[in-house]
Amino acid sequence: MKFVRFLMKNAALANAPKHIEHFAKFSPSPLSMKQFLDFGSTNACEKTSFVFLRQELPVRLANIMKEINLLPDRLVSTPSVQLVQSWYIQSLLDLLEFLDKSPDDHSALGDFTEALVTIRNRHNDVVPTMAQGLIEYKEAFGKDPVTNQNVQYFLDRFYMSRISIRMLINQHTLIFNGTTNPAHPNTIGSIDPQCDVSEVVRDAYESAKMLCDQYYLGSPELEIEEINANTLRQAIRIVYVPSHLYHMLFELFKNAMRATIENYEGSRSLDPIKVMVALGGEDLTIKMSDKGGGVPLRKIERLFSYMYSTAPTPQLNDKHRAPLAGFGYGLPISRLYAQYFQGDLKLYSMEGYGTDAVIYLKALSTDSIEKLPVYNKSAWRHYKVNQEADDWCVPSKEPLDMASLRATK
Ligand code: P4A
Repeated sequence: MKFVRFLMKNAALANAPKHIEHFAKFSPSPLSMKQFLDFGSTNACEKTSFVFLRQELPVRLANIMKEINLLPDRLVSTPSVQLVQSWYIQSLLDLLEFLDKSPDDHSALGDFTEALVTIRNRHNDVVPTMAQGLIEYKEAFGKDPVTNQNVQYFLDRFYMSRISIRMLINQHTLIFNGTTNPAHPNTIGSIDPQCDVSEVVRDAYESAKMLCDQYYLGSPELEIEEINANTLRQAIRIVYVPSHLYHMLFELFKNAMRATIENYEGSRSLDPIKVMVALGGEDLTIKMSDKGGGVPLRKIERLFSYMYSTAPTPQLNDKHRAPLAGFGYGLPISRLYAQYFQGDLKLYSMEGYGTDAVIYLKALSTDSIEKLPVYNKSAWRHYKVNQEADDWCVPSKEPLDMASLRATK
């Protein structure tokens, strides 16, 4: 019996490329915040969600699996990337089991939720595992600008796809497990229809402050200002995923605190971190300002680079690791969370003074629509086109040699 299952498993595995081809032909279907809420409100229908997800999850998985193969061979063939790829194949196969099940079959619905939890757990370590693959690649081949660009393009899309898949899984499992969250009775899955932005700002500040106090024996104060241009004097609320907002703010607070403390000169007092929350007709904007001395423009892009910020993972027992340093992917992934619902995250730094980090979110839930990568010809072209020479001159620091001023193209 075991042997038969072994044979069947291998048959399924052998067919994986065929399934990937099939599902990658479909474009992912982005959901709006309103659609997420509808899936989870009183007339929530588990059958509808099941029928949607058993198609949509394979489509999202297959679209991004096609792109993994466009990475440099030397990166795809690392054990870490192979491992991640095997997780994607297994999860795709797990989902295909449900294609011939009837939505009226009660046990199928239960099995489906269980399968989603298994898939979510299987993919828990995708980010550190991909980072390990990058470390292996860098150790063997170094980092060149072309690979850096391709890796940046790929990982932005890969992690965006992952954020979206986990969002779908979280919504389904939270909404249909038959319980409500006692701490947040009004949330619908992971979405708070009335998310109090300043409250999340304070929560994220307090967590970063704990780490900062522990390591530096002090921390900057927080000042919050709210400008509600729509309804004056009312707390600014938004339909949003509080955990996503918290993730971004926590990251920005850690950076701002680290810069403020490391830039500190004993003579004056520690400058506070100032957060401004503004609600307009289209945007909800959160600006976090510090006087941490800033970063020169040339180095800002590196703060968002997966290739540059991938360092060997610190050991957990390493007590000397700066707790505010993070694991390196804080900023690029925070920016993805902002972009996921059509927002953005930008750094405006003034070297010699400080940094403004700005999170842009959509004020209206009708504008908050998932931003999803799709595998197509133009995505494919991105990986191929960068191989060519740059179309901007390389500045030379050598003195101008008049003898060489001949046509040399
Ligand atoms: N100045 N300003 C920032 C940093 C420095 C800064 C910084 C030295 C650099 C790297 C880092 C953390 C802080 C800031 C706010 C930001 C980002 C950078 O959001 O004040 O960790 C990688």
